[in-house]
Amino acid sequence: MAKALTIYGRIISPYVAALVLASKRKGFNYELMMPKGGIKSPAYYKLNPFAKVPVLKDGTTTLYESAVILEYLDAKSKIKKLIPESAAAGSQTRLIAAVANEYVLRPAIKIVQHKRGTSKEPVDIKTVFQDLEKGLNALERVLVKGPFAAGSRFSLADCVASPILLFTTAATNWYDISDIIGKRPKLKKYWAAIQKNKLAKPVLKDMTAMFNLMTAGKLPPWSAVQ
Ligand SMILES: N[C@@H](CCC(=O)N[C@@H](CS)C(=O)NCC(=O)O)C(=O)O
Repeated sequence: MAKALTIYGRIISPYVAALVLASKRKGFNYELMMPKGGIKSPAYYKLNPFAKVPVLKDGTTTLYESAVILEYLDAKSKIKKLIPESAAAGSQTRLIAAVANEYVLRPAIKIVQHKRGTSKEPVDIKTVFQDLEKGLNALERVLVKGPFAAGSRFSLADCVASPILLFTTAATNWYDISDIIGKRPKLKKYWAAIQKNKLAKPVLKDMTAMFNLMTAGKLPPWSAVQ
């Protein structure tokens, strides 16, 4: 059996959860763990100069930046391709992932940091919510008619978008907003369906459990030595 991949991180991070989903879909063995000494240790800086998760180790290959790692995982085997080969379908799939990462997750992270009091900069929460609404509107526009985010097959877009939607709905619930998805029909339908998907469901469940630990004040910060 091939040696397991190592994913450094915790499942609460949508960037990390995306790699877990991709590894599961591709049928790769993986272990998910925090690095010894935490992510701010000199040893971890050698793996990722930004001292962030995720990092992937696969034999002699070490990578950071989740979007790059996802491309690597997909290229590693021809089985269950996450990115369609054609220029149009491939870029559509990548666009959904990029919109979710850049325009939905970023404001959602700011909301969580504001709530936890961990933001390094002052947060104008009204603007952050406006940005999130804009991001969700854009996601609604780029989503393809389902059942999956980019069409009829599970893809990179699902690996990225489904953990981000979990994180975003949980973050906004924490702000007592029960339905951030609102009147966005494609997004609403997609979110309902992907939560029942057999690959995504356990990952989203693990994310929820960790999110609940965080809201209960029981999750150590990323900087804590694990
Ligand atoms: N662009 C990076 C973002 C990674 C990132 O921001 N990770 C967060 C967790 S969600 C992190 O490690 N935060 C800890 C810190 O910044 O100290 C990627 O896609 O991998």
